Amino acid sequence: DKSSELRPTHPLAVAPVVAPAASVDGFTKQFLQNLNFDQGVTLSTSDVNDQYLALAYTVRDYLMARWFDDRAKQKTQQAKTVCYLSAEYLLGRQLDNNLLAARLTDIATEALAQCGIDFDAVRAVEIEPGLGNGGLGRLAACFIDSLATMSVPTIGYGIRYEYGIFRQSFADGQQIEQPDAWTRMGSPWDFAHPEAAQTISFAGHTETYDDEGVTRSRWIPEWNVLAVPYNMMVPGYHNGRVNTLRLWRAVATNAFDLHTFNSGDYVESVRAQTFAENISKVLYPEDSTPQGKELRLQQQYFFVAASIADFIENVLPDDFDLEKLPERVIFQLNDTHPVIGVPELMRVLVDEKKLEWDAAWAITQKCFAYTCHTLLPEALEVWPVDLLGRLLPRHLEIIYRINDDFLLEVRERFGDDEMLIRNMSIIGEHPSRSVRMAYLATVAGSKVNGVAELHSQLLRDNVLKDFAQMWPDKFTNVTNGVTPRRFLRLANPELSALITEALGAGWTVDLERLRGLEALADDADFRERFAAVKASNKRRLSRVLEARGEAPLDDGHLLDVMIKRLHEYKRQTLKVLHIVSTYEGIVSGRLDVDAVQPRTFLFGAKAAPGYGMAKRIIHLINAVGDVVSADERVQGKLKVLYPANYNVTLAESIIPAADLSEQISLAGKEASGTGNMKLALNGALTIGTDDGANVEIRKLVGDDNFFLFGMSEPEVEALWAEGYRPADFYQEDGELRRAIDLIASGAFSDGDRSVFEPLVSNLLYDDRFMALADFRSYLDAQDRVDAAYADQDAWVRSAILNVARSGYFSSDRAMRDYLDRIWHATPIS
Ligand code: KOT
Repeated sequence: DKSSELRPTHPLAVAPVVAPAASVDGFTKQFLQNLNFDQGVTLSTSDVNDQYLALAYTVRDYLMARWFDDRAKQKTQQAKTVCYLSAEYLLGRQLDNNLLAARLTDIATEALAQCGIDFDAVRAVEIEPGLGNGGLGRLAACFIDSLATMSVPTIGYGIRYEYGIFRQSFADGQQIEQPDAWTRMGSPWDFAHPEAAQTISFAGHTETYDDEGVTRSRWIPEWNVLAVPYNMMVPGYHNGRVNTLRLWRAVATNAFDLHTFNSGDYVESVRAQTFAENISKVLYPEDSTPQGKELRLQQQYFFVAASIADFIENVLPDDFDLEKLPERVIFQLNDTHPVIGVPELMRVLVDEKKLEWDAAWAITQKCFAYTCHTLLPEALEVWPVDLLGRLLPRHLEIIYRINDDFLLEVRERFGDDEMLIRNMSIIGEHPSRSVRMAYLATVAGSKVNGVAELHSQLLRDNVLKDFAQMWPDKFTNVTNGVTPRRFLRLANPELSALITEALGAGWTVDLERLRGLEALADDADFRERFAAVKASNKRRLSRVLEARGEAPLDDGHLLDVMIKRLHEYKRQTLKVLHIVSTYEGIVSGRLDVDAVQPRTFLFGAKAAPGYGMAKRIIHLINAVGDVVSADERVQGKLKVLYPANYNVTLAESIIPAADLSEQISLAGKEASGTGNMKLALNGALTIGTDDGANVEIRKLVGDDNFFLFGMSEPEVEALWAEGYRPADFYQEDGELRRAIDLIASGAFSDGDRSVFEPLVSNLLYDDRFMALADFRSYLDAQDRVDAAYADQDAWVRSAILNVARSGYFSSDRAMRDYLDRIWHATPIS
């Protein structure tokens, strides 16, 4: 322990660290000091970025003593730690969240005002760390917020990508990607700890050797890289706790250029260092469709190996008995991205710590649990055996041994059913030999969970059926949740104030208290105030959009939002067909324009840069938007907005303003969804299929306050089995035909029929996600929406009931479920 070697003699050096005074004067003093001594400017010479950084440092200073405390406690109290292993954390901006957690918002507001600084301008310069793609990464961020708020000792482990999710812009309606250099203006929320770096090895070969009469294996790697941890504070809400998010950055080792690459060419060997540093360079931008690239496997092993070593060496006491590891840690696998940690822990225990294989396996099985986030076959990660064997030869051997032992167990249980053995093997043979990471996770994990009731059921029934039969008790569900601090308290301050006035302040940490609003749904005065908040949130969103160079919102429009990654299974195309059909109805005279409910359709979505069809759909949305919004025959009744670069920050403005939440994935494809929860919690009504967590939202808010449409999952299966022919639906439904024909005609592409031809023929002849089959039912549901919105009083009542009944979707509840069903860890005092 390095700190015990330091023997400070000065009394100030041994005094406990204390936070600055929690007063406006104390805050101002600290802020100015940071401006002077950290930024090197005076107040009068500072620019807004200096002010932002000094403010961030000030907030940090208040949290620091608590952080020291909590890390010391983690070491001494011997409590079980949740190590959340995730390749993604989509954190969003930190400043307001951390001010709120530390109860400093009012003090900071007053302090900045006294300095003559425009707080909103300071807020606006923060670049959010976009270290995730979408739902999976944002979920990780919500979970660590809840765990800190619940005083559960947690370390979030991940990767400090130099470039997060790309910045999106549009040129002629098409997506352009730009790199996201999120730390360029400083990164005040993290602390580099080069002294705590871990060396992570790759490639080479394995050998056996004689260790005092025992034959053992060892790995002789070929090259290595340093993993340097960057620590971020994760403050709990109003509880004085600060947990840690530890993100690893790859830095070249000396050994790297000296041994392997030293050809006497100095310049070449320096250049070669960038090879190693590429590992944490960029976040892979695919959501639910991993690409199987070698660099990605390097990233996965890099952060997981560093995290396991860090926990064993730096969190556990020096003489720790590793047989007791399961009492001190649970490694939660956020999908399969960190699953290479399973053979890594085995390698550490068997090769390095010299435990017996069976003892090591018993420990490993208790230390991991696996969350699956998908049902799409193309999203299930598999690594070609030759790639994995080249990069991690010892790990491949270990995986083979795990598989051999496992398949023996299968034979013992079920006999020599070769078909079953082939189906359950961790090694797949077709189309080529590969390691099925979801199977490895399932075999190794103490628990396997899906992320919503329906999803967990489908995992048990389909994707992991044989495993669920073998180990029924291994499988469980934990429905996702979202943090009410960021997505209600911070994002929707006016609704928060209204709720607090009605129910008291406790709801931010006990979201089920929102039930108390049910009674107020029948109170006309409350409804009026609720509606006023929604209107105010729309005006605020309108200003945000204008500041981003987008068109503002029109008064009196129903705000219809679809915000999520662009993916065919999510069916943005179905939404477009609704818009085009309504537009076609107006211009053809089938619909009386005076009777059309004014609506603004708001999209937010990024497409993976290599996902051609998703990019074509973006182009179509923009093209339809341009034509529809500008056509005078529509008389401004339909507007389509697609602000570029949808991210957490923009979500925080859109969600509180939304009237209608589009959750229209094909049933059985969206594992859970979490945007659906955020929108319901902010009083949007859902139009949705019976998919993912929509099922649970509908059950809770009630059928009267939810617009259900579309096939159920069994109906989808049945239609698919019978042979789905989308063209039949096109033939049989005149409105659908006219909408598709309009797109095909070039009406949205200056008469050029070729632009959207691939999209149209995909719909007519393939339509994997059955948009055409659900079109009629979707349009009928949209008619019900229009009718419902016409009765504003009833609509507002439904909106209030959505808020009142969404308390279940707090990530605090999700964390309690994980603690009870999977982690068996407890909060500390
Ligand atoms: C990405 C790569 C491989 C496998 C799964 C994914 C994945 C799944 N990425 N995001 N998800 C989403 O995770 C959310 C949180 O559980 C869900 O709400 C959502 O339905 C998933 O699509």
